Amino acid sequence: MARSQGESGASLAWRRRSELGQSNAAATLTDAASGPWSGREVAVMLPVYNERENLRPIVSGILESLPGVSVVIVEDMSTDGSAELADQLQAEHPGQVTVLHRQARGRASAGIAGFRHILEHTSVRYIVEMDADFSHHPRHLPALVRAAQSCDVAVGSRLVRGAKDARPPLRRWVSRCANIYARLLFGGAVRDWSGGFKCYRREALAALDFDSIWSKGFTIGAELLWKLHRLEFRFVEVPITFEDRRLGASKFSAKDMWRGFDLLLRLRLGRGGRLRRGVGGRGGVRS
Ligand SMILES: Nc1nc2c(ncn2[C@@H]2O[C@H](COP(=O)(O)OP(=O)(O)O)[C@@H](O)[C@H]2O)c(=O)[nH]1
Ligand SMILES: [Mg+2]
Repeated sequence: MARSQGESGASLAWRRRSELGQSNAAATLTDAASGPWSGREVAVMLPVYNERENLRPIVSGILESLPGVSVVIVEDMSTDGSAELADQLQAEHPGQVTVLHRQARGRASAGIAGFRHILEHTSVRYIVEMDADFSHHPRHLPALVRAAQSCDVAVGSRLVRGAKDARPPLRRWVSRCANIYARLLFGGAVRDWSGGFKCYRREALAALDFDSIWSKGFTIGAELLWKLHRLEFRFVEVPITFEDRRLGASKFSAKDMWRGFDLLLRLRLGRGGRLRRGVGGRGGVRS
């Protein structure tokens, strides 16, 4: 949607809300009319770096949880055989599992590559992102996607009633601090700003300007949520049980943590750059 010259942020916001009202109404009708809801409406973006032990079971779990779903694996020069295993899974599930091999590293750019691919090559209405290590269990997928039918982003949350964070105390403490910090910077639109288990309504992701993403690593989750919040998209938090990975090693380091704190602060002070695809200037909508 091109923004006409001189159009105010407020009117842009109003127009977005009215467009959204229409798309929500259409979604409700289709869902009711088509009876049991179908995984064919959903694509899962799965970032993968050295997840050989987890990859086959997580892909099977996703395909079982949402029959008809497609999975886009974004793999970045893994050194443990994950790349070959991903190709095997693609061959076993033609048309349902797709692999993007990148000659790059980075959780943020991997996610963006996956989202872009899904938006450009499919017409699914719901786009999920989740980790490939069973911290985000596929059993939560139906509830997450169902929740996205009545909002713009369903956030798999560790911080609402009914949720559980089953990781060791140190990792829980890091996440708690990150979330307190994010809430101080970005406000209380969600409690769990820093998780990576979400279901986006297609229109929400399609509105974002991926060329203006600041994050390189794990802050991508909070950055996208904050930008969507500023564009007045609506969130719902869905309780999940967040488990520690049982196999393989985490790629999250102390350096990532400090870089994350710094990036979020700069993002807030710089107001995040351009928000919306096709809209000029800084800050498409007033916060
Ligand atoms: N494609 C890609 N995936 C990554 C990269 N770094 C981490 N991941 C994936 O992102 C998810 C979360 O990473 P993880 O190491 O579990 O982080 P933690 O949960 O914070 O310990 C997992 O599925 C990883 O395989 C990367 O550089 N590229
Ligand atoms: Mg993990």
